[in-house]
Amino acid sequence: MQLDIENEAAEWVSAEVSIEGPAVSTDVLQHTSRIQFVSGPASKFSIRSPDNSGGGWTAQVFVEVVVYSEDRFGNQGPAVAGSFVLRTDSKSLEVQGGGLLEFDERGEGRVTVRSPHAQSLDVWLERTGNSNSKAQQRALMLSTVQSLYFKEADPGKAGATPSPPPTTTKPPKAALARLPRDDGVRKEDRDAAWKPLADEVKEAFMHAWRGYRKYAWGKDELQPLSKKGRDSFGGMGMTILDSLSTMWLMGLDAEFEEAAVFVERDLDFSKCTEEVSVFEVIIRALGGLLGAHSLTRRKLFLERAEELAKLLIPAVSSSSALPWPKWSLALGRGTPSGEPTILAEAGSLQLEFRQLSIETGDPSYRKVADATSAAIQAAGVSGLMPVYLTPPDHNPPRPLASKFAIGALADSYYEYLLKQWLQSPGEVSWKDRWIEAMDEMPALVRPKNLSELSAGAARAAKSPAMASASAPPRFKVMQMSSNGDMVWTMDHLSCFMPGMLALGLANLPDEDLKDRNETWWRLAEGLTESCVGLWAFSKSGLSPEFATVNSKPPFDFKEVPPQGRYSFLRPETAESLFYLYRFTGDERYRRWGRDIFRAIQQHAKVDVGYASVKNVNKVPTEKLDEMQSFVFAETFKYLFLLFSPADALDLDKYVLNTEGHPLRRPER
Ligand code: DMJ
Repeated sequence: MQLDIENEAAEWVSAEVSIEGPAVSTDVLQHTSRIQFVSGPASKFSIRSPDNSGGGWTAQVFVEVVVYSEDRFGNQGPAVAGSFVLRTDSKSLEVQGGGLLEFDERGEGRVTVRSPHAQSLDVWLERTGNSNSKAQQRALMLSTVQSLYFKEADPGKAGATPSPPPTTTKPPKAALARLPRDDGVRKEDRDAAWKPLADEVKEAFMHAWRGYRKYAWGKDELQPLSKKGRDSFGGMGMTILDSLSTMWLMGLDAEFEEAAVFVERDLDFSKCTEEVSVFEVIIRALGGLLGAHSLTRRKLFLERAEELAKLLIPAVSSSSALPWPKWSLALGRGTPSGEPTILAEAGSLQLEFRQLSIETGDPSYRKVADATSAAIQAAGVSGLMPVYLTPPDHNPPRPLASKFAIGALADSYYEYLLKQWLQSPGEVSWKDRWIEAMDEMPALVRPKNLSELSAGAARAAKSPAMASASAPPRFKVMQMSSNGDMVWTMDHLSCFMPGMLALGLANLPDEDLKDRNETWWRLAEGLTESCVGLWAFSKSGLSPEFATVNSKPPFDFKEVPPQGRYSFLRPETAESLFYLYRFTGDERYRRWGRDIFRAIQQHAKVDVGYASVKNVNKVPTEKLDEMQSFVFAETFKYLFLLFSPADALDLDKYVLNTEGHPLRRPER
C-alpha cells in the first residue's frame, strides 16, 4: 500500500493511519506518526540585503548582498550543491572576491558590493565550473535576475516610508495580490534609476527623427539604407503625423513645433491621389492629429483632423457601411476590389471618428462610426469573430468562412470594443461585447484550462511565497481555422493582448470582474512572458513576425518559418509591458523592456535611423530599407513610457488608439 500525501510547506505534521479489518471484532492496526516534509531542491533564489530598507542602496557604501535559496514552495534553505558567482550588467559595480558565493546549510550565500554612483543595475547568479550548458546558464540567469537600485546619499530621505508601486488607475485586484516582494524601494527612486534609460529611448527616437528630417522630410517614410523618402500613404508626411504625440510626451518641444508648422502650412491632402489603405490613414494620420489635439488642445490639429475625416467619410460609407480597403483622398474614390473586408480594418475607425464628434460637437462622424459597428454586428456573429467579412458593397454584410484570431487581421477590432467604452463609459454595450469576446478567447489559448488555473492561483495568493510558486504558464495564443482546427502559430501582433486585458481589468466594474479577475490576470502575465520569449529566443533578441508553437504541453515555441523571420520592430510587446508595469509596478516588465530596447539598438540601428530586419536569427543582421512610422508612434513611445514615471501619461485621462495616440477621455 502506498499513501500519497502532499504538503505545500516544509514542516512537521501528524498523520494518523488506521487499518481496520472487515469484521468489528478484528484487531485494528493504528499508527500515528509525525512526518516531516522537507524542502525539495532549490529552485529559486532571492537577493536581499538588510541595508536597503530605506529605498535603494546608497552609492559609495559597501553593502553585503545576501542570496537566499528557496524551494519551489518558497521555503528558505534547501542546501545548494556547487558554487555560484554573482554577475552584473553594470561596468561600474565593484564586486568583491569576484562575486563568488558559497551557500551554507541554511541556503545563504554572501558577497559584498559597492556602487560608485547612483544607478539601476541587474545582478544574477551563474554556476561556476564548465559542466553547465549555455542553456542551463541562461535559464539560471533568467530565473535569478534582480534589479538593484543605488541612490546618491541623501540623509534627508533615509528611513523614509517606502511608497507603494506606481499606479494611476485602479489596479487589478489579482495583480495586487501577487505584487512582487516589496523591496522597499521608493517609487521616486525607482523612476530616477530608470530615467537614464528613458533618456536613451528619447535619444533613439531623435536619432531616427534626425534621419527622417534630413533625408525624407514631408515624405511618408524614411528608407534608412538608401537615405531616401518614400510615399507609402499618398505623400502626406505620415511619419510627421505619426510622431506628433510621441514628441509631445517626450518633451521634444522644438521638434514638435517644427512638425506643427508642417501640419499648418504643408500638409496637403489634395496631393494624395494614390489609393492608400483607409485603415492605416485613419489610425496613423487621423489618430496622430487627434492625439496631438488631445495633448495640446490646439485647434490647428482638430481642424486638420476634421478636414481629413471629411475626405475619409465616403471611404467608410459604402452601401453596407463597411469601409473600403483603399481610397484616393484627393480623387474621392476607391477601386472596387471584391476583396473581403478585414475585421480589424472595419473595427478600427470608431475611436477616431467618435473622438471627432466628442471634440467638435458634430454628430456626423460618430454616425459613420456607429453605422460601421452596426454593419459588423449585422453579420450576426458575436464574441470571437472570423477575420473576414463580405466586401463593402455586399448587402447585408456577412461573415466569411475564415480563421479566428487575435493577431493579424483581427487585433484592433477587439481593442476598440474595450476602448470605445473607456472613451464613452456610459455606453456599456461596448464593454459587454468585449467581455463576450474575451470570455471566448481561451478557445485560442494554450494551455487551455484557465479556470483550474485560477483556482490554484487563488490558493497561491494567500501567501506571497506561495504566489511566487505558482507563476502562470507561458500561455500562447493561436488561430483557429474555420473548421475548428488549431493553427499552431503565434503572431507578434497578438502581443497587444496582455496589455489590453490588463487595461480592461483595471477598469471593469466589480460585478464584471468576479472570477475573470484572477483568470485573465494570469493569462495577461503568462502571455506577456511568451511575447518576451518571442524576442529573447532569437539570435538577435528581436522578435520574428510569428513563430510556430508545439501542439503539446508545455506548448513551447517550435520554430520560426522562413516567412516569419523578419522584424518591422513592432510595438506590441513593449505596449503590453507598459500596461503591465503601470498596473503592477513589477520591475520585471521594465527589465524585459530594456532587453527589447537593447536588441533594437544593437541590431536595427543604422546611420540615419532604425531599419527593419530581414532575419532575426541571423547575426549580424541584414537590414531592410524601411522604417515603419509606427516605430516613431509606438515602439519608442511605449518604451519611453515604460521607463518613465506614471505622470508621463495619465491613463485615467487618455485612452490610446491602436497606433498609440492618446485621446482625451471624459472627466470622471
Ligand atoms: C500598428 O500600425 C498598429 O499597432 C496596428 O494596430 C497594428 N500594426 C501596427 C504595429 O505593428
